[in-house]
Amino acid sequence: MSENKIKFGRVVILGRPNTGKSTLLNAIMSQKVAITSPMAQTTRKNTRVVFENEKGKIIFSDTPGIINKVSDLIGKRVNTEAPKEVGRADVILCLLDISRPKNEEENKVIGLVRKSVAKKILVYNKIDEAIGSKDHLAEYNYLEEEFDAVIAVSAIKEKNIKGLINLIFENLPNKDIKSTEEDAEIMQVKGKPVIGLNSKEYIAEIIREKAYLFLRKEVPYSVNVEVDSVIDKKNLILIKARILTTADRYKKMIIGRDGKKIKEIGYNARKELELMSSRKIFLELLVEIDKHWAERDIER
Ligand SMILES: Nc1nc2c(ncn2[C@@H]2O[C@H](COP(=O)(O)OP(=O)(O)OP(=O)(O)O)[C@@H](O)[C@H]2O)c(=O)[nH]1
Ligand SMILES: [Mg+2]
Repeated sequence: MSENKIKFGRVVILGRPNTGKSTLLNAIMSQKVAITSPMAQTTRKNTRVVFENEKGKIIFSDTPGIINKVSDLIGKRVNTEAPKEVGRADVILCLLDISRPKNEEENKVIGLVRKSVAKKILVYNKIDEAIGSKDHLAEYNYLEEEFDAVIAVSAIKEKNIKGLINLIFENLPNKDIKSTEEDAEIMQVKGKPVIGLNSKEYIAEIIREKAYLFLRKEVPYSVNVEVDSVIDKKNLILIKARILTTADRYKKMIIGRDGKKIKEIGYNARKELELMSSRKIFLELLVEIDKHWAERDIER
């Protein structure tokens, strides 16, 4: 490798919902860049971040899980995100949750992977959980011959993450990234305030994550979060935010009896933001009915 050449590439993480794509990205980055939950399509937008080590630079893209059949507006929009990233990928990580049986959704993901000319790595996730009756590896491993490499990890236990990073670098092209458009792209992705209190979007995501964790059934899918203001009052940071939902019955469930649910969501969001920022936070969280947030979201 010549002096000014380092490894560089774009890596896209694909998989059906809940396979652990966002958890994996957080493990790779050693910080929380994407929210996670047991609900499908927790991730709603493609999230790009830059990973760097002595071997080179990677722009990772976490995508929302692909659902086989979607009928609602937001689900349909979310389903179009992952295919948009595939075209520019140098390496695709196809994540499989081997603690669950294979289903139709995997076929959709595999179909997308097949269309790409990128290098392909099959990543078996949740090896910590895939034990005994929960080991479904045999349903998936016929796919291995279509891939350039195969690896097993536990994103949540951070097992074999270094091995995965090395494998990705082995499959990336050598590129001179000095004064190239890639360099500009790296700077642009880096410059995005994706993490921290200086990003209203990030705060909104943390609140949405808690809504996903504490609400059940279809309620989370009716929800969006908007952060109106973040004011530094020296001794504390005052955050004003609203949870938007589409119907009165959802609003009631989000607030809960005697406001218990909204307090739980707010408390957990505040605690996480305080831990992350080492600042005291006052979070003013309201619930509002807004039937049209999904329409606005798809127009963006
Ligand atoms: N046991 C176990 N659980 C995991 C592992 N990785 C992720 N999970 C859990 O699986 C659930 C889904 O994780 P996410 O990272 O949100 O999954 P995702 O693929 O990003 O899902 P979408 O954004 O909805 O497409 C969460 O409850 C995680 O804690 C793992 O290695 N082992
Ligand atoms: Mg996700």
